[in-house]
Amino acid sequence: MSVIASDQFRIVVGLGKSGMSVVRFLANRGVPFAVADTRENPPELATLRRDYPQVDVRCGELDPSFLGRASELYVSPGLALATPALQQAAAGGVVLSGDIDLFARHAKAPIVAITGSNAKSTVTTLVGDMALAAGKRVAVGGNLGTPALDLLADEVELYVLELSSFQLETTHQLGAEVATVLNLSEDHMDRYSGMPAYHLAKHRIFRGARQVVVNRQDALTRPLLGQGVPCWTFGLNAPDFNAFGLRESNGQKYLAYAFDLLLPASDLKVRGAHNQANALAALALGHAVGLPMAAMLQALRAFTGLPHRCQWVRDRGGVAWYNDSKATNVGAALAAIEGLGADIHGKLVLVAGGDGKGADFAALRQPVSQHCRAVVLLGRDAERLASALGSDVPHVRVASLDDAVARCTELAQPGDAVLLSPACASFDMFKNYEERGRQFADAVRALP
Ligand code: UMA
Ligand code: ADP
Repeated sequence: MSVIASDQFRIVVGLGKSGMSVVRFLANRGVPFAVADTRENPPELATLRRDYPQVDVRCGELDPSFLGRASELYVSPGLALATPALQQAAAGGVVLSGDIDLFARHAKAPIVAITGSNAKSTVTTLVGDMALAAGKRVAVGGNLGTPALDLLADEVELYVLELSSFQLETTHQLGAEVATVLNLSEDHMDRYSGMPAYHLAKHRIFRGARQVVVNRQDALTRPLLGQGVPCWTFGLNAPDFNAFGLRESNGQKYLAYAFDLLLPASDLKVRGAHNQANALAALALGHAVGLPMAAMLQALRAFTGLPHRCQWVRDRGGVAWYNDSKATNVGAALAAIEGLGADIHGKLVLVAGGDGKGADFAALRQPVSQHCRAVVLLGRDAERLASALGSDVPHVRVASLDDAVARCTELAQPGDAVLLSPACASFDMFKNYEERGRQFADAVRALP
């Protein structure tokens, strides 16, 4: 495993959470480096000035001649590699790398690497819980929670990493013990030229992987495998050998491994078929790294889901209210509408809209027509959503989440569910998806 050379100069580009983790890593190893960020006041500037006052920091427009002095740039996942100053540096021979690349070069324990358009955080958390239940010293993070480099420690026995396509773009060789792309549907189309470029970025997770996990119902998750790389699959259909899936027995649905029934699906506390798929994916990943089945099933039974992912908020007058603010793309909203829509007696009143990141909303039309009584739209792309959804279901336009909640109380009938599942990012109106989810839940709880 290569060790970082301390005689060369590096630049950390982007001083957010991940940039700051790279700063700590380099400083602890005595590697000379500087920092650059296009923002005048990046989030970690005060921390950097306090903890590392000697480090040269350049804020504002990136200076290509400054970047060109480095042997390697550690670029934040928040910055597109297509940024002209970065491209100019690369053309001059500077290596564009990132925090995950550095992590991979230094991690000594096996890595479970998880990406996908949706379900990354849920599956990452589940695998972490499974490893804990198995008594492993496990470190969980990446795109979720703690930046990967801050997890590095000699005593760790297993790393479980959620990785975004942005992080993977700068990752040259991950070398995971097991890697997966859970599912692939359009996201971040404001940063990629199209699905092929997004697919390519996601599939970098398989570089150097010793085993892979594939979603057998999503062909776009299947890597080009070298000979002899063990491949485990998951899916909602019946599983064959080396596969996890659903089987029916005595009228009951079970999570199953090949021909063995593991757990009644009704024992899961999280709702919807998409969460059954997530449980199966986590089982496949845990199995690949040798976690005992009993511990994995114990973790699955205990899991109550993450906040802002189809999270139940309240029942009021026979209507259930759910916060799925984390549905920041079409695929996530689809899963929630279909999963919850099939689970309730009545219909859904959907609250959607925000910054669509250039996505095509057409795939929502059919499930919305099938499962929704009405749609309440807000945010920058409300108009685009309205025209994509067509006129089968009535739309209402609102200016705020408070208005949305008020309109939903009028539209929903007993037996219905109100679902905030925006299919859009939140940045046009909120700090992030958490703030959007909190505002929604607060407004719902405040209803008389
Ligand atoms: N930015 C600039 N100039 C810069 C650097 C950043 O304008 O020089 C802006 C960009 O708009 C960018 C934003 O700042 O999008 C955030 O960049 P950052 O470097 O401050 O980000 P970090 O705090 O390091 O957070 C990043 C991930 N953010 C992104 O990929 C946008 C976090 O994922 C991740 O948790 C963190 O590293 C630790 O690994 C967040 C995220 O939204 C949760 N991820 C996307 C997603 O899940 O869909 C991919
Ligand atoms: P990510 O970290 O990839 O954003 P999360 O676990 O945070 O994934 O879930 C994000 C959104 O995706 C939530 O709105 C959730 O309801 C939805 N979701 C969860 N599992 C799936 C799945 N298997 N397929 C599609 N959408 C899903």
